[in-house]
Amino acid sequence: MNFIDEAFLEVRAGNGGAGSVSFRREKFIPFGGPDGGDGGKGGDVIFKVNLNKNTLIDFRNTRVFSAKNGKQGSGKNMSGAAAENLVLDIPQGTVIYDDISNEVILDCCEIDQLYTVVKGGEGGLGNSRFKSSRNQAPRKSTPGKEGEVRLIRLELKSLADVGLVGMPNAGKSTFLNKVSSAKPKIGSYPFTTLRPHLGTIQTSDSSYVIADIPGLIEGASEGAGLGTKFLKHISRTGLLLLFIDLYPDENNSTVNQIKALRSELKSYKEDLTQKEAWVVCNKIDLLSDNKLNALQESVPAEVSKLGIENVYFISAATGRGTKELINALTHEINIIKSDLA
Ligand SMILES: Nc1nc2c(ncn2[C@@H]2O[C@H](COP(=O)(O)OP(=O)(O)OP(=O)(O)O)[C@@H](O)[C@H]2O)c(=O)[nH]1
Ligand SMILES: [Mg+2]
Repeated sequence: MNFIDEAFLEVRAGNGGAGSVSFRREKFIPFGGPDGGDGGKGGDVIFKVNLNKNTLIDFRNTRVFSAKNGKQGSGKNMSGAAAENLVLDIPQGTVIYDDISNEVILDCCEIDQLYTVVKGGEGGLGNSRFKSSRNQAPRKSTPGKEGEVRLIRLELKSLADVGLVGMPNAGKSTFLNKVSSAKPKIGSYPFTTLRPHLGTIQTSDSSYVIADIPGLIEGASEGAGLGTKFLKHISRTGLLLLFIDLYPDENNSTVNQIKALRSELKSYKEDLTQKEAWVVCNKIDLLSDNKLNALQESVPAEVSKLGIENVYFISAATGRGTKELINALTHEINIIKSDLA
């Protein structure tokens, strides 16, 4: 699988070049003064968001990234050249952590920004800098400063506004296929989706992003199924849609599925139950009208006891009910975004 959303790296900025010790030696100028130039600055290591990247795969095989050292200064007051910065492309939403302290160093979301993680050392001073009235011929210069070195961890946390959470087979990917141009694979077997997929909803005056992530099962926080590692991709969202399969089997009622999902969301490190969540009951095309009417009566009241007020009944396959859901989502996301602005 080539979707990589975590990487451990060592980044090394370049050392500064040494200052030079040199004296002018020209015909007819017997005692030329000092003319050793300064060393050049070492290169920084910089990260930059590239919208064409959506995984951290570039960092899977190479672990150490070093910028070049600055060049030494030389005679005739020539400064050494500064080394080029090493610029590494990352997907939007990559968070850079210090891998020792676990602190967030940078959260890389802006497109044109340069995110400098380690700075190159300054170049040393050449001997011409040390000339004074008392010392006309200094032999002193300084070495360049060492570049910074850091162990870091990159974590990709997708930038999505809405997250789809549900048991495998609930129809999350079918929904994203229906309402956006994203085309995640759909399958009648559990764990069809193995990596997050982002789909954009374009409305007349705004757009927002829905993330479809692999299905969650009971015990996911202990590693069951595909685990909970993909939850980081919905950790920035303002709203979760808890996708419920209306007819898997008798024991897996709507409320049981919601409880199981919420318990996994709660076990996740950032306790994702704090987010606003709506319930989406999917596959209504498989129900008789009577059964559907009965569920539309009973489910909202049961779900309300869990503190969730918004419940939608849809068929991701036929599209029934999806328009109302999208309209409500668009409205809600606009409110959330204007609150943030
Ligand atoms: N009848 C019916 N079938 C549906 C509906 N939505 C999804 N399905 C079917 O349910 C199965 C699972 O759909 P997916 O969209 O792959 O489900 P998922 O939630 O993405 O599953 P994972 O990726 O495994 O977590 C597929 O066979 C779909 O065709 C629906 O509204 N009605
Ligand atoms: Mg899927």
